[in-house]
Amino acid sequence: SSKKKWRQPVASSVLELGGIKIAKDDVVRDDPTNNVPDTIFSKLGLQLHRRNNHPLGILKNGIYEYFDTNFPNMFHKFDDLCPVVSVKQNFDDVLVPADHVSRSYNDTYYVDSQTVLRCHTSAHQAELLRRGHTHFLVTGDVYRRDSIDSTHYPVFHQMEGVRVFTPDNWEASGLDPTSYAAEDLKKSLEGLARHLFGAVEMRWIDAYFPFTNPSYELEIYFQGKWMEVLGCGVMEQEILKISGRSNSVAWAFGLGLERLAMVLFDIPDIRLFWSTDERFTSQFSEGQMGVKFKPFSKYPPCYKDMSFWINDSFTENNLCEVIRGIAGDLIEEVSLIDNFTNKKGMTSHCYRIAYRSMERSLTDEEINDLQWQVREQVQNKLNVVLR
Ligand code: FA5
Ligand code: MG
Repeated sequence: SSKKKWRQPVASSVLELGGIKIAKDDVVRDDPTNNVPDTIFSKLGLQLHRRNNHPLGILKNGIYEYFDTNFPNMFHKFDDLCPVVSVKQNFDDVLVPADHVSRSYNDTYYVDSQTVLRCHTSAHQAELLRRGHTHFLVTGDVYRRDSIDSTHYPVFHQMEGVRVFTPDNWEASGLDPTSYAAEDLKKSLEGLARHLFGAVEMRWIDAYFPFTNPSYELEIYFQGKWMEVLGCGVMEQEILKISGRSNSVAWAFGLGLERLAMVLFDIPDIRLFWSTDERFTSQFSEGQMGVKFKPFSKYPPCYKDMSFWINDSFTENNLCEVIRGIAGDLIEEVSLIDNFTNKKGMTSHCYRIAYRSMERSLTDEEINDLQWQVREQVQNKLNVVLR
């Protein structure tokens, strides 16, 4: 199959995650129910959010500080739950419908047909409720097949927050339980934003999630655009019911840690979180919230356009994964710049690929070589016809 060609040979090794041992060969084996490439596998277990000198660790601790100050001893904190979870945890337990796109192999990394790399920290909600927790924060690495630009990366970090209320909480308020929880949620998150950023331009957007109702997203104005930083809402009663918490109401949120850290530290590109360049890492230290990042000289980008006739199975996520597999973090952005269908019903897409290293100048030769490989693999693996 064409899948076989995708995979580079990998050395066997064992990774221990949250007490669970995963043999690399098991994860990246040639299995049609497994779509985890080596580039993703190599990020498992790095746990950037547990490094106190890393912007994500500093941010996590800053959020902890907000909850500890305003809700002393209330929230139980987890930051070491295994990112390899069951389909049931990731989707069923949070009521994601059987035909929802997020379950597809196009959107999610499957280790096998029943096991995924969690695509959100919501995968732990139901399990922790069942274990008796009613106030908790869960921080972890999450994995998604996605597009490529300065605010999207296939591995990123979320923090989940859940708070359960009982009738004595809302009865005194004169509000119905759902309104009570929704108001408390927005107040708590606005307080968090003020704690992290002081004054910042933000707005609430109505949203949809299968596991909350009502649902909202918070956007912050950053680099001239509105950027979505979190999703949240009032937990569906069904989740509380199956977790043994009927007769209560709860809120839940999921923060995108990279997005918040980009605002907090002025980090212009999400790839930088993975940089081991000392000019990046040396700028951050434990407890130093919101020290502004000073970009080291910005190297010039190089743009390459590529046009092809797509087929029915073509998806942008597959394209991005092929490109990322070849050029890794040298890819800054992949964007669709032209799209048309001819009289015969054939559809052509033109993508612009921006190559730019965060750390050095790239040579023409190097980029031409990468682009040549991209063209070849896009044609072979995605079965599209280059124009
Ligand atoms: C969720 O993941 C929900 N589980 C959040 C939630 C939790 C809602 C609890 C309600 C209750 P969403 O797919 O929108 O939602 O992702 C949440 C946040 O993760 C986004 O707002 C964004 O900040 C961040 N995010 C999403 N995709 C990426 C990506 N590819 N790279 C970096 N950050 C991302
Ligand atoms: Mg969203």
